[in-house]
Amino acid sequence: MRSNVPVVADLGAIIETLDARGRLVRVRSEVDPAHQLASIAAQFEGRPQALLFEKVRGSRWPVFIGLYWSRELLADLLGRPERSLPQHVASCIRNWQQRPVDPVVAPRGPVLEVTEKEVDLTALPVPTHADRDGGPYFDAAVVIARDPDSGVRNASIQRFMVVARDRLAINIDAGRHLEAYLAKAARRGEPLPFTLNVGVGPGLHFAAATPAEAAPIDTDELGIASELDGAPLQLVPGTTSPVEMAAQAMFALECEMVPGEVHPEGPFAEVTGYYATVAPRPLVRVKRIHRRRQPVFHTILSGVEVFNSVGLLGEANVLALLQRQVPGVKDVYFTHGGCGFYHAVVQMSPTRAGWSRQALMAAFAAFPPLKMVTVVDDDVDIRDPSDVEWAMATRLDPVHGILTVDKVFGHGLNPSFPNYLGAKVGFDATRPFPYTPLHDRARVRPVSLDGVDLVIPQPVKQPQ
Ligand SMILES: Cc1cc2nc3c(=O)[nH]c(=O)nc-3n(C[C@H](O)[C@H](O)[C@H](O)COP(=O)(O)O)c2cc1C
Ligand SMILES: [Mn+2]
Repeated sequence: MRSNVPVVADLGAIIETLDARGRLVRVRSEVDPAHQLASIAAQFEGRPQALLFEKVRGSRWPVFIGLYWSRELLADLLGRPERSLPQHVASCIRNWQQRPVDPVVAPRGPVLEVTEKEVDLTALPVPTHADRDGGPYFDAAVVIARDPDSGVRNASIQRFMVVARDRLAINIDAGRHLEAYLAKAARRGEPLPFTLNVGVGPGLHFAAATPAEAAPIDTDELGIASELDGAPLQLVPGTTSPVEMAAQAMFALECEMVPGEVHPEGPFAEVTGYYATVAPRPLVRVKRIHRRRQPVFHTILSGVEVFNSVGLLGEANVLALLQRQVPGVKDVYFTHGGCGFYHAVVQMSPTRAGWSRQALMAAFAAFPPLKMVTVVDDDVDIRDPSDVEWAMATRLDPVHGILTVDKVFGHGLNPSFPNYLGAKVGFDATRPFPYTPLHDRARVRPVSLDGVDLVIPQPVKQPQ
């Protein structure tokens, strides 16, 4: 089954590849999926290696984590230079926008190898991550749904709390396409079927994380996975509804939401570093569970893994839109201090006075969760926080270079946007245009160390 599918489209093949390249840490001891698993994983966060928990208490299946917590790891897997990832993702999205490659639906696929006789979510190794989390969470599974009116497919990632053997509660942020679908289902007086696909490759994961600004509601964003994978995404038909499942997923849950049915959901330690609050949120009925014969449960650690999913996609999209609208834009980076998607640093070489401020406004318009945007010249390393601060310290005019916009829609998980409403701030840290030598950056001449006779001692540490 696997032979005609690219490695990056199959999590099983990805895990084998990481293992062969010395990029898979195996946790052999039995671990508790409640808290212990995430605590161990947190100690490896950011390393260019992922983790496989081979024995998870109470379940037959292993747990995989860490695919997205290092861009070095991701770049190595995708065979691209690390810094070109946003450009690469942006060009895949652009190709999809111009000539979408539709997914292929085949009658069988690995995810249909086993269909469980009964739905029992407690048999799955679903981890409970942070101390105050309200329960075990699916936090990396891809939702596939269909617009109840038009039939267009949508992909997204939402967090799901396990609330019973066959029930989940879902968090759908304001403005998501799934929210619009649920409202349409309510108007039609129908339930909304969807599938929850656990254990997919980065192609489908990134397609699901592609923001609505790049993949509007009338488009089938599953085709983005085909671009990233380099081959059409494979689906299998649903068995309880017309909604398909990812053929290569490790597990696929066929689910439905009945409009109006809710259940308390939360708390959950979010990407922001804060707990999401408990509130009544849509209840999900799980109708059937399919899986591979030897599945691995995929989860992510809330934090850098999300910065590199939502953040990377946001970055790619802001870069693509800015390059279309603002001359001189070179690169965009979403900082980690900004939770991966609240602070964009834009690098540009302005062609006229005023374009840097135009870039500020365009960046806010391109990605609504942004709260801060900083624009710098092309002699500043946007991935180095000290260099960005240097530009602010020496080039920002606090009277004319700061733009604030009050009472604007933002990201609901950000505590400075209660009820999705708050203020945003842009910093123009570019040099005044036209440039004068006053703002030339002093540099030593680049000289190669080749052929320079050097004696470099190891410093001897003195006892304290
Ligand atoms: C790991 C991860 C977790 C996410 N969790 C949620 C969530 O709980 N609720 C939500 O509405 N969006 C969540 N998102 C963001 C959406 O999946 C993302 O914005 C997506 O583009 C929405 O799809 P849509 O534009 O089709 O609505 C998450 C994204 C990632 C990568
Ligand atoms: Mn969408």
